[in-house]
Amino acid sequence: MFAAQIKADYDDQGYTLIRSFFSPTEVHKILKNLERVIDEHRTTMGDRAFYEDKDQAHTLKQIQRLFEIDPYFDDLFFRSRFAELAEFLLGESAKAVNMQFFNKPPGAGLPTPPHQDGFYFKLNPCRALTMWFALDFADAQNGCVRYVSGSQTGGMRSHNSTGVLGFSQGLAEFPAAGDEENEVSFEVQPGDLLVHDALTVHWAEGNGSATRSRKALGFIYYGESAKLDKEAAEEYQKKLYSDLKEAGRL
Ligand SMILES: O=C(O)CCC(=O)C(=O)O
Repeated sequence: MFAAQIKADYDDQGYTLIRSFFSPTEVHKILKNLERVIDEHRTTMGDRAFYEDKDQAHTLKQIQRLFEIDPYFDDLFFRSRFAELAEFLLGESAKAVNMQFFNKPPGAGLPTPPHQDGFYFKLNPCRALTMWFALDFADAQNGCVRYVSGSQTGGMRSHNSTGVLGFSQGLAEFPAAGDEENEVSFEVQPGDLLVHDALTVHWAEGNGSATRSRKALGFIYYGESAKLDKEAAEEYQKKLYSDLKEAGRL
């Protein structure tokens, strides 16, 4: 079972940090499977894979829906300690929605714009969380995740298009009053886990290291009480489409 303090921190701050959620041996196994999947599926991942530069394989920055590609990741997403933790933190049954690979390659990883994940999810009520599982050592130099502590209590903020592949929406105004005072970030080791509420403001700098990658897995779970706001979702899709078209990306 998980310690009550983990949930108390999550409820209070909008994020929680669990050190050594997985052991070095378990992390090694995940990395080996990731390498294998990227190798086996490099040419067949289609629109699941995003690159900083699509002509340069080493600039792979995201893979969406990893669980659809390979049974090892299906298990890790649906039948794992991650899934159990999601229910513990949400306080209700959880629906596993997306599992992503996030990378900031050395010398090529761009910043993650400040955003709230719930803006993408379009849920009402917005009961959902994201787990960010470190596969590399991450710090200020290679783009560790940063939060505005307590921002999950301030509701949904306005977002605009960012033009950033994989993070198309970012806060229209940032930092807002109080954000800088409440900024927190953590140096993490492979196997450490951060979890944040879908309303928690977060972002990351680019990778300023020429040698160190910044690899992570993202896990998204919705609470069973969260319902898709169909109207908002349709409106969002329309806007996304027209923005992409205007930018010449379609
Ligand atoms: O990996 C990153 O830089 C940010 C990931 C993120 O925004 C998320 O997990 O919601």
